Amino acid sequence: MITAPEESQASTHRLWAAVETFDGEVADDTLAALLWERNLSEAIMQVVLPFLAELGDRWEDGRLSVAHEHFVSNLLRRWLWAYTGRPREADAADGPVVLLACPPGERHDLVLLCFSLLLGENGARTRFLGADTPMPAIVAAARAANADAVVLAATRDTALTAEAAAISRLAVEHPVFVAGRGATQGVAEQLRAHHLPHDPVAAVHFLRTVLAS
Ligand code: B12
Repeated sequence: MITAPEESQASTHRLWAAVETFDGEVADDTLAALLWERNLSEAIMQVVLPFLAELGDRWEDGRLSVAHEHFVSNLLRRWLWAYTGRPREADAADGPVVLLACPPGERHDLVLLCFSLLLGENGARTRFLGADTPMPAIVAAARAANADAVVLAATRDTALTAEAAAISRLAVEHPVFVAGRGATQGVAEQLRAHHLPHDPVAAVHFLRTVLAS
């Protein structure tokens, strides 16, 4: 008898084979099979993030090209956006408004998108601006949306520290949370921001707890 983990392993194997040959149809079908019976949090934690991490490993050791990386990123992005069309939780109407963006020059926004979806499922009203967003645009959007919190994610700490003055000013008006490889406790303190845990599920609880206090 084939067990669920064995099936999942076989699907993951098939998915990587499809990625290697840019076979979009098989990649889409296999991803659908992997995500089908999982709720959003399971899909992100058990499929999407491990897949991205594996992509990173394969890219770093030269097994995959930039073209493969773009192919995978776009494949995942399509699937993640599909989740945004799902019905919201009943309490979302008065949930906190959370604006999410990557600072200028930062293009790694896929984990931020995952986090945004998880927050949405936990009753927040999310406003996702995505990659490479100019600071004046973030400030103006946070004001216009009357954001209860702003989340900034970056891979390099310099993407955040280069904007220290603007982010610290923003933090006076709206609580700011920083996340990603570029965010440390030290960087957060410099920016008058909160440091989110790396684990997106833990980060959702952290943010909701800070906003509730
Ligand atoms: C996919 C990818 C891209 C895609 C991004 C797609 C997208 N829209 O997100 C594209 C093609 C755009 C890209 C571009 C570049 N990339 Co790139 N990229 C990657 C790759 C392969 C995967 C990133 C990823 O999602 N990882 C998976 C996640 C799960 O892991 P993680 O990033 O460590 O995040 C963890 C936590 O930090 C946390 N987290 C991360 N973000 C957030 C956000 C929130 C809200 C929360 C709560 C948590 C959280 O969650 C994760 C799980 O613990 C990594 C390699 C790798 N090993 O990660 C390189 C990597 C991040 N890229 C790198 C580089 C250098 C670049 C480029 C400069 C390459 C180039 N020469 O053009 C450009 C520049 C981009 C820019 N200006 O920002 C370096 C960064 C090194 C550094 N710190 O300076 C890496 C590490 C590769 C390497 N070893 O060289 N990249």
